[in-house]
Amino acid sequence: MTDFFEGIAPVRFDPNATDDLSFRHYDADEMVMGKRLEDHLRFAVAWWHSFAWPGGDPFGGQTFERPWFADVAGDTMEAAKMKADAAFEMFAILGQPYFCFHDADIRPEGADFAENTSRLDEITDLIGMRMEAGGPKLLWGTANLFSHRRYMAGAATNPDPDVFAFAAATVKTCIDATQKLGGENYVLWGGREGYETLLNTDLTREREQAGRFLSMVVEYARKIGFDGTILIEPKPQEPTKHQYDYDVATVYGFLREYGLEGEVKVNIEQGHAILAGHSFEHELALAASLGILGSIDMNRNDYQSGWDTDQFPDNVPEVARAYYEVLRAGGFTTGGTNFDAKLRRQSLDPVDLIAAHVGAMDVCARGLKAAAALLASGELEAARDARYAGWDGSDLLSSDLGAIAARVEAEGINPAPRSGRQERLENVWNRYV
Ligand code: XLS
Ligand code: NI
Ligand code: NI
Repeated sequence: MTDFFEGIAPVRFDPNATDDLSFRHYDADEMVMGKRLEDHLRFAVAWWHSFAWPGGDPFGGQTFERPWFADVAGDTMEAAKMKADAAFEMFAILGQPYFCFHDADIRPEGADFAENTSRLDEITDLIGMRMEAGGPKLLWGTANLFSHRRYMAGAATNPDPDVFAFAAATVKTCIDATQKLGGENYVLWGGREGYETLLNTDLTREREQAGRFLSMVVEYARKIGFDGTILIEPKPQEPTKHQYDYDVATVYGFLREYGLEGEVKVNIEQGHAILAGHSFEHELALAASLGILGSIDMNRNDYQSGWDTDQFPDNVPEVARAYYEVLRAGGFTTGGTNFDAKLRRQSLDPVDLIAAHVGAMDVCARGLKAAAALLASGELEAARDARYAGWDGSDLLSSDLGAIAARVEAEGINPAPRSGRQERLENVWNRYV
């Protein structure tokens, strides 16, 4: 037990509340399209931003003071355990059903691989006990293959095979830990799988290394009977100048090249979609259409800064667009809504952490409910169907150019343009959101 969140009561649903520590829209048990809201949204708290991030930016270091941080408690297992206690105390206040972690978030870095592994085992035993005592479940685990200096030139795509080996061994231990805790997904975000300069980079080799690495991950997960979903999280750049898993389309091409399109799905992050020059809903719609929509990292970027600012979502219409695509694709299966979001560095107080999640959960609940109402009304879908109705029963796609030309001439086909009705559909959208 810690006293970090002392005095903060469990968050309750109260539609009339005026404080910022109550849910006014997120009622976990509310039925939406035949399913509890909690089971639609499947919220997860991210260990790294909430408990490990010190509040730094490129111009200044730590602003947060946490009793488990190294400057107070040392980079020790005792500190890691205190951090885990505080995490489960926050989970009890929020009542969200899931959490996510990287190995490096939950244990201090050891002297070598063996010590990293034994520390991971010890801390995941403790986390497992806390989960059994009524804590949330694990949405996904992952390996941090980007912070330590050994990974400065990449992990799977490193020019040094020893780094590839260290990364592969580490991922093995993280899949083991995820399976041990009943994790429903395993995520790979290749933060440094990219390059700083083409002047020293062999793209062909690096792509082959990444392809073999991912194949090994899939082979190992299946071998040990891990039945969760393996997810790649696309991002176009940052920290590297160029990241290979640029966006959903690029990841899909990569999966096809290595025959993994039936094995691996994507974890799509709002901020990464924007960095790639897309919208969140574009990435979601494309992934759904390709059959690889897995999970989402919910956050938002500042539209002026051009960075992955990882802010908590605060924009209901924006979030509604995303959930419309998720619902249209049939909703999450093993995936969920992970708040890959961090406080602003001036938000120093423990209560800021709670309020950030409460507000974000409410924004997502409003967005999902609006999207569900619109989807249930069928208004957009009817318009979409009507737009393509001419294709019903058409055999055009199994024809050929010669036959088509003969037919166009014989039947005097002379198409008349029709309105795309965009503004009218935007009006429909705005009646629901
Ligand atoms: C960073 C990523 C990271 C992944 C997990 O930009 O979003 O937080 O979600 O490694
Ligand atoms: Ni991110
Ligand atoms: Ni992320």
